[in-house]
Amino acid sequence: MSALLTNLTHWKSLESHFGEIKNVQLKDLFEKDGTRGERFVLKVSDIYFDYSKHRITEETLSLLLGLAEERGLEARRAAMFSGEKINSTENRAVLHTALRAPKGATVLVDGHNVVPDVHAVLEKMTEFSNQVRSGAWKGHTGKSIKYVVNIGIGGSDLGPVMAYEALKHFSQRNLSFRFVSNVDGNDFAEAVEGISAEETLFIISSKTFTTLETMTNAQTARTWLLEQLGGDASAVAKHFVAVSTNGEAVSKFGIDTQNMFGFWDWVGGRYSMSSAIGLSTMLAIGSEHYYEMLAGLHEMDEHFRTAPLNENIPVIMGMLGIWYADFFGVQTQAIFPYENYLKRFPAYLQQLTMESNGKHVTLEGENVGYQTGVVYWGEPGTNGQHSFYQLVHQGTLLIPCDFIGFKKPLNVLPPHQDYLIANMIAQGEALAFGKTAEAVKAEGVADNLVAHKVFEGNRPSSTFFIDQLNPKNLGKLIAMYEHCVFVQSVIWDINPFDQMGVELGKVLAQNIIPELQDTSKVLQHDSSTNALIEYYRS
Ligand code: G6Q
Repeated sequence: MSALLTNLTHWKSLESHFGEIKNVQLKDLFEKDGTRGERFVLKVSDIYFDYSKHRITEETLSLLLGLAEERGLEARRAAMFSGEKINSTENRAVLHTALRAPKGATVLVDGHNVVPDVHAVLEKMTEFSNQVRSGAWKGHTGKSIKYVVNIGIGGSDLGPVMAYEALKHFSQRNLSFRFVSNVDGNDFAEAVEGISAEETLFIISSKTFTTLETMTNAQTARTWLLEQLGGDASAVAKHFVAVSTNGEAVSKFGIDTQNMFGFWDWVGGRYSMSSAIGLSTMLAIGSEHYYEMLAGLHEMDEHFRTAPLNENIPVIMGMLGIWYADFFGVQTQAIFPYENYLKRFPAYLQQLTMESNGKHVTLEGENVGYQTGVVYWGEPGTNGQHSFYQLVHQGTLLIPCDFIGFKKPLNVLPPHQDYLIANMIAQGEALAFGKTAEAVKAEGVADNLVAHKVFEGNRPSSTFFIDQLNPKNLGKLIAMYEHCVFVQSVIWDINPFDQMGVELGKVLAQNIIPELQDTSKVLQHDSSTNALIEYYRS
């Protein structure tokens, strides 16, 4: 049983240190130390990580890293990589890192090396995607595939959508990709609007193959396809493939298990985008690019696994999050990619971070008694600057921001890139250093407006400057956040790999479905729930 976080020596030191730091201004830290902006930086392969604009000193950092050590981060990290069953509530190993391990590597789960299994699936995915991309894979009527529709939700959707959008530049443009997740029929209806079943491939992505949304959409897709293709059930084999761990349910649905791409219970949903759940990604960008993405993921895994804590990007990111959440009482973390292709990245991170660290009990089931996961949110810059950045600059909340930018644009259209990056750099500068009343007055602003134009500053941010958005660097970025989540979970002593908080609502919905369908059923909920059901029935 691990010690209570708040009893640890470093926690106590951080508490008293916080008293010294809380009113310190970034402006003063930078004035006192001319090299701060060069020292609080890590450069790891293509990633330049500037964390100088955080409300920390060298002492803060050393206390935070001391806390990580005292908490046993290194041992927990080793336990994860070596396949120990660290997902204790579900008694499972946690090995998304094995999904990107190179071919000759060994990762044992219950004494069995899973790496050859991983590569066997990758080879099957490669063969299939080559066939579809080249046009060799024919549909029921002999036509090649033009439209790929991924049906999945949560971890079986958010990663694939994010990766497809992020890597669109590398995608094969004569294939069109759509993603259906919501049980709302509008999602399916719009995804198949104007496309012909003859040229459509559905990927049913579901780890369990029991999820209400995905199974409902898959059945609707089956009906839609068969209606268009004259009702011959043998058409399903040419137009449906499955990604799942549940072979039995897949064949029950009518998909030949030959057309199934498997994965394993040691891959959590939100950590599954580098498993066969990435099939749509491989179809879009091709296997070579896909392998590059895996190489990027692996490179960051290795960095996290081997770099000393003070040179370890996910460790520093994670510990900064602890500093703000547990000492400053910060409740949100903004993600601002200055890269339009990353428009779904914040949504992807929301699941990764919030489903993982949104926990209120420790591994032993005790109430934590301190703050855990914060709300992640964001939008690409510069769009956000014209909307919610107002609150980030002048509101009353403290919101640490992650700026993510790329040096080389994928589409070279001067002067766009310079304008984009100038804005990203300027935002971090404005947040940190603000603008004083004196500076506002010196511009001749009327006295009654001065207060409105003051920027307090002292608002923290990280800047991740990466060479270019490509499959490899996307892989690094994803693994970087995955491991940051893990670091925080270790400090908080919570399980980031289960998601029991999503269950209750699902169960209650199952009770309500028959009550909506059969109006004679007597309602026995609370008065609000009863009234809502009655209103729908009427
Ligand atoms: C992720 C969650 C959840 C899951 C979906 C879809 O970590 O477990 O988002 O991915 O509920 O589940 P299936 O893949 O089993 O349909």
